[in-house]
Amino acid sequence: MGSPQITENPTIAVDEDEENGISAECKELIHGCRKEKGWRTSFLYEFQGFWCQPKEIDAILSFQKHYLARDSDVILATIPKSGTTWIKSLTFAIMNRNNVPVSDGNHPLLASNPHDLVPFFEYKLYANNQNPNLSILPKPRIFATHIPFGSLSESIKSSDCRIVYVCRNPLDTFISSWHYINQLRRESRPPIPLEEAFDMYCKGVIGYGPFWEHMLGYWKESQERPNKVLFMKYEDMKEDAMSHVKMLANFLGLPFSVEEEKQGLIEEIVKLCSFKKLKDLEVNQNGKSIKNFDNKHLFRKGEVGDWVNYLSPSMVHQLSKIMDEKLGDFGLKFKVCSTVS
Ligand code: PAP
Repeated sequence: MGSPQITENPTIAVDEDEENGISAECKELIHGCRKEKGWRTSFLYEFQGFWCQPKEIDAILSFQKHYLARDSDVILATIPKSGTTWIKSLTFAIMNRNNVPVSDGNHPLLASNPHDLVPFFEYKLYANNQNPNLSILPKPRIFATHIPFGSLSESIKSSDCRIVYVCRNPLDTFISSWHYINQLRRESRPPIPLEEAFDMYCKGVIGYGPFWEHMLGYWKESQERPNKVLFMKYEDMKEDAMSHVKMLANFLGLPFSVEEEKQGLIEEIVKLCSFKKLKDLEVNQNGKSIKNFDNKHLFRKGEVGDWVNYLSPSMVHQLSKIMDEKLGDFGLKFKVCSTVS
């Protein structure tokens, strides 16, 4: 790595590595974007109305240019730390249950992290300016993304492909993001203090944020086109996973038969994809998936309300006010009470 390039802000040194390998188009584009100090990288750039790192922007440009949705595609969308790993595992298990029985001791979810079974557009398929030939993949294809609704490729919006969106109450999402980013940071960077991260989160400066814009994009679409976008909440899924698995299967056009229900298949899927089951697997204890990060950091506590252990009353007040102001008028509310003992 070369020596850091000093920018106009003397407190932030750009890590040259962050822009290494990105396309000339992306380089030119980000130099015209508003930027703020990043959580994990020197800067986040405001691209198409959301905050992103240079390499992500480059991949999103490639995705927007090349990805062609098929009617049978399923796209799992989340803002980071909202339940991506969980919804990937559930959707994979539901959609493949006729090819791989859920009770199979060789089920792919027992040997692979869900991120390896359901690839992200921006971290895997279109990362590093790739343009993969996705037409060779068997139908139905399952993909995932953190990209806000407005920036999805046109073919996703105009085709009959389905989108499943999972969101999580912002208090927990913030805490989960803060822990994760501090785990992943390079040794050369100091941990980001909670208060500083909180200020950035409340300003909307977080990967793919502001969180309220991200949620509202998918929320509004789910209200207008309920057959196109299924909107689920992490807290509701925790409270009653079985009915959500059933709802998900119905939405995907693969409802459980009476026979399957009688056999307890829904419960089996819930168990296979549970936090405890996935966390304890060898692949998730010692493997690496997205961008070569340790899988173990994807499984921290998996609970609702861990924020009580970190946020001061004034922080809770501030963030709850933002949630109310930004989301309340649209009828988007969260159960934020803690179940953590
Ligand atoms: P990603 O966006 O980086 O892929 P994502 O999976 O969305 O991360 O979020 C991780 C959170 O989901 C973690 O929450 P925590 O920090 O509050 O603990 C993680 O523990 C939780 N999680 C992962 N797998 C499951 C699961 N199977 N069931 C419930 N929660 C889960």
